[in-house]
Amino acid sequence: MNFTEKLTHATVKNQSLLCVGLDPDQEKIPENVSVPEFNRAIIEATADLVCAYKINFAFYEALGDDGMNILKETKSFIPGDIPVIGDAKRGDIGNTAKAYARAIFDYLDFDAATVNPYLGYDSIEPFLQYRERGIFLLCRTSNAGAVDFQSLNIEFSEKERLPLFAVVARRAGEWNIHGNIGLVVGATYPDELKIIREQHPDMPLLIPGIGAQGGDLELTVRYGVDRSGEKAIINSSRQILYASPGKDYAQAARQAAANLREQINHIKKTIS
Ligand code: OMP
Repeated sequence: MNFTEKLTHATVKNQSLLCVGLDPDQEKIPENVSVPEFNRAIIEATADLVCAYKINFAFYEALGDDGMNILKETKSFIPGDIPVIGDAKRGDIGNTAKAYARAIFDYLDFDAATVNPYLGYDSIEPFLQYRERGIFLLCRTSNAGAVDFQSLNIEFSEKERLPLFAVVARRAGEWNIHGNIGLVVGATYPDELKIIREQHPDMPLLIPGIGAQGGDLELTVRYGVDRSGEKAIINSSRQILYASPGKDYAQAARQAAANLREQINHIKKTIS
């Protein structure tokens, strides 16, 4: 199965558009619980409720020498039929990008990766060569600073001026020759999400920003899904992981994930 097929399989099997972000923060996980133990319990508690997991490299790099092993161990806890997104936000010159792509896909065997398109096509191309994997380009990020660059109107062609995020979305369409590109669009910018989905009716969209960042769930679902009510990967990390600071953290995470999945499915049903 390629990434999109695996995503669809997990979406249908678990009736879910929810992606749990595995962003372990030692200051937030319960005392005397190790990061691998924490991640394993979270995965076991949520594996039947998600369409994907997302592993953000920053939280593992911050663990120092053990970080890479813990990242690999965490990935190994995830059932094989659930796609795992390596959230590394890579972006570098072609030769270096090739090494980044090898690391994420050949060595770590992630199903998909997040990539920063700022350096242009040749920085993305080595990732695109992995036709079976998903390549998520940062398009409209969820943070407040997204407006600093992504909202700037620039000359796209002689006739057209577009905000930078819309240019990224356009280029993504042109570059999608292997059909493995997706876009990252923050749940905190629903108007932009609507524009991007209209432009790309079939592309998988990774949509973070639900929960701790206050993204709008109703509009995220309404504007984010494709015609079949799929291909919106709605990520939530802290809201799920730290639903309880106590020993019942895994049970609380399950409850939080189940509630969120239920809300998403409920909203989906109201879309005509
Ligand atoms: P919570 O705010 O705790 O749900 O975490 C959001 C996760 O999504 C973190 O891993 C972020 O790094 C990531 N993320 C964003 O929050 N905003 C973006 O625009 C893009 C990402 C991402 O690429 O996943």
